[in-house]
Amino acid sequence: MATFTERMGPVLLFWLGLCLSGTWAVDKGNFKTCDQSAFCKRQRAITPGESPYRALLETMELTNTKLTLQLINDNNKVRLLLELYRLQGNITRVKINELKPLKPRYEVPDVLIREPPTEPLSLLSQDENGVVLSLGAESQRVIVSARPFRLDIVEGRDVLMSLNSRGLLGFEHLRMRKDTSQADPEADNKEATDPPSQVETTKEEEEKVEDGMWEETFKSHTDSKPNGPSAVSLDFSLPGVEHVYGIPEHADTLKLKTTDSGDPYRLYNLDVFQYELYNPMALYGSVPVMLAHNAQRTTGIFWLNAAETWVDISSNTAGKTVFGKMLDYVQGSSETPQTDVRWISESGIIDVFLMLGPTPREVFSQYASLTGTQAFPPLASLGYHQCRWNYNDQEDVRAVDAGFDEHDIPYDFIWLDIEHTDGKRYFTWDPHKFASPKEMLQGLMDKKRKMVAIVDPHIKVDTNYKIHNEIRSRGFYIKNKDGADYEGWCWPGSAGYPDFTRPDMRAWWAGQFAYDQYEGSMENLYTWNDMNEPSVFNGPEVTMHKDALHGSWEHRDMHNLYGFYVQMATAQGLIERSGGVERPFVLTRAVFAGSQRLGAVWTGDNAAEWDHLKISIPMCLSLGLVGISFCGADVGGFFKSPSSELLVRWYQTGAYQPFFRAHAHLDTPRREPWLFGPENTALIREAVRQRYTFLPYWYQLFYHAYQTGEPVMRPLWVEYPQDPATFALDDEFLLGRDLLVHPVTEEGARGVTAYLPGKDEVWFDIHTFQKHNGVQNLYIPVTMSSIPVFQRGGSIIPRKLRVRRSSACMEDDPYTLYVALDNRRTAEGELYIDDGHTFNFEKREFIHRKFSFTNNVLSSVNLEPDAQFTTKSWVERIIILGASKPSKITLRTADDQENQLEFDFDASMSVLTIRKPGMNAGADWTMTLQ
Ligand code: NBV
Repeated sequence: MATFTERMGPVLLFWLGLCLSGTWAVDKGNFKTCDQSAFCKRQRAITPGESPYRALLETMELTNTKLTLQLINDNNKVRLLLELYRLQGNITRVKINELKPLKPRYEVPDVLIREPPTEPLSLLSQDENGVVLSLGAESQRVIVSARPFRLDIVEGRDVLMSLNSRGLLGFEHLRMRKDTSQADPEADNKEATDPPSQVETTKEEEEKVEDGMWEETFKSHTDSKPNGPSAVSLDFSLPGVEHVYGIPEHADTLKLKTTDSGDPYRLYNLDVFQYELYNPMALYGSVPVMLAHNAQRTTGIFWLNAAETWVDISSNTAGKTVFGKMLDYVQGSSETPQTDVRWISESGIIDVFLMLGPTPREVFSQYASLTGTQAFPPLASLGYHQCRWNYNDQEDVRAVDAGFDEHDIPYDFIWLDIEHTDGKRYFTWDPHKFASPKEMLQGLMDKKRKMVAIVDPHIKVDTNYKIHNEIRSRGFYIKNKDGADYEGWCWPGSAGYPDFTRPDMRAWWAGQFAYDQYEGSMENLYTWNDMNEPSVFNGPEVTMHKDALHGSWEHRDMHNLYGFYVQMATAQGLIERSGGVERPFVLTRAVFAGSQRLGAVWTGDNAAEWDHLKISIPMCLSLGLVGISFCGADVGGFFKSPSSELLVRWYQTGAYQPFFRAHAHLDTPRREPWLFGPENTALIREAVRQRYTFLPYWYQLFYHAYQTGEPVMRPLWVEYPQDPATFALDDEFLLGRDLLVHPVTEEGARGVTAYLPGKDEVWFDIHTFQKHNGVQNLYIPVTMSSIPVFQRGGSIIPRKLRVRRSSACMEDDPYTLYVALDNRRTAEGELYIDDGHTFNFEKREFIHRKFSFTNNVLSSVNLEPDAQFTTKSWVERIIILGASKPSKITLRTADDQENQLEFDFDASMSVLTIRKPGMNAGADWTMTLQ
């Protein structure tokens, strides 16, 4: 049999050579530091001080909804135009562009779900120093200071945020190149007019032409920069803030670190081979959203720019130890903690949304009002996914599928990686290994299971390949700087990259998923978009040249949006192939703001190491904070081979993370759950089965995320915003409000210490039903059998305990309600049911119930009475945790029937089990405990 390398041919050799030169770790030399990125270096060289920018108050115009004002840079006399809007829902938008750019600068399209609705602005006062505007709500004002220019958002007596208070506003105006024949020979002779055109700006101070302004070289790649320098940057000060979060994707802690002594956090979608943990290097996705939190308030900054971006963070308390802070406190030091951040982007404009909270929930809803919420996924996609690079052929798929049945482990999706194609031609099947894909898919369908096949955006340049021919003949490829089709190296060899920024290209791509176009596809086949940063093996930093062209825009302007568009077109294709009926499922590696609307994301090529298991928590939490709830990490680790202990712990953790998929590199030994001996198979089986019992809760959380933008997997501070002990927790998380999960991420752990928050809360161990009080650090001894998970007292969680082959097989199964009582002996929860896969829920075809327990009465009421759906599922059991023993239990149904119910009471654990109450899950009822 041919070896892996022989099969993959020279492309792989090239690529492996690039990546494997060295030891096990990212080759940092392949990726730029800020110093090696000319614009970052230039902007970072500007140090805090007096800003050269001045607001020209006489140019101010105020309409009901918008303030416009010119800013002038006193060094070079270039004018900028500032626009300020008050948006509905406590958001302020600040846009800064050149007043008269030489040519238009890129403004990010398609990310905002609509033109955000505005609210009135009004002038409160004005003098020669500045202007004060009322922002309507909550006595908020914006103070525009003229000299130097700065903006302060103030509420009552508190400054919430200041812009340019450190004087770091930078705006490199577009200009003609001076040292070439392109220069406008007359530019230097023109007289300044008012306002001056940007060509004539260098009168006062001749601007230096620095290295890297008009051309930049990194390793063997030269970036031609025909537009010259075009960076934008701005500083934000956050008084009272010591904790900032977000700006994924980085393999780092949840609480972001200060960057004074190293590089800024980088946002530039990159295929980073063997990424390193706990550092600010760029990864596959970029979401330019940061949250700031303290015990009084949560706010957010959304920097809408899709070019390469760097974010610096500094803090006046960063270096201080707890002792130092205490000393300050005792000595009455008056220094307020403050975090300062500075955003730097290579091109585009400044378009920033200040989301002013004040609560975490309000920030989520503010961000959702701008970029939308999590796509509501098909229920099956919340089940378990079995992937590897690769399942070799149809027989392999059949055998793995059978293995799950044999070992009684549920799963919903089996995945095919790039080897399933005919020579890395996506939308095709290897004619030998996958000769009858429909048969294979039908086999899965018969078992109510599904498949995902990979479709990457690099297209093999091959005149015998229909997809390539069509893209080329329609002119849909991205062009290189000279106007020819851009070509790079990727899995298929020489590849073209479709220009997904074009709506007509996306429509065409979507059409390729039609059943009569995508041969061998069926309705249980879904899609995975990998390599969509885009990954270009022989490109600078393994990605596309920045001077490649999307029509008249450079790739530089929109790099971080490419993957978003790929997933958008793919999801559109899956929707359209079903005539708009079925919900899509598309997994992507690259993301941007708004990607939450399109499907799921995973954290890319991690490794089978304990630290990678650990980092999956903050990585998914950070994505969740910026709206992207459907996140997971490769269970088991992609590179290398996990020990059976690590694998089991990873399954146990993954079962409580939103996207639950095992995946492994082609060169690793096989890893199906039953290959590690009967004991480990049993442990993995149990972990996966636990996942399936909680599917009703997951589904309801995703429905809620779809409605509100709240993260499914969330940091504890989101629910306990006033408790500083939760602010930097990286090793545990909440699912919704009601499940607290503390994974075991240490090898050989005998126990973990979980922080149980909430001074009035009680928490029930879901395995033992033991009750614990918050607030405490609780040491929990652990065995290999499970990880600590707690249900919050005060909650009701519906579960399905009859686990079957797949989620669809469990559709009509009955529910068990877990009612966990709080200290006031009350609890509430929700249940959401629909068909699990269509968009009919948008036509209000669903059941949404609310359960509450109060005064010893448990009831089910309809939360959305205008919605209609019927279910065969019924309530087969109710388990009340923290209960006392009743003498009788009476069920009263909607038709006024009364029934006495049977129950058991476990006095040692205070657990009451009500057997077979039997109501339909969609019905009204009350149950009285006497
Ligand atoms: O398609 C192969 C892999 C895939 O299995 C993995 O999940 C992706 O993140 N892909 C990357 C390409 C190269 C991996 C070294």
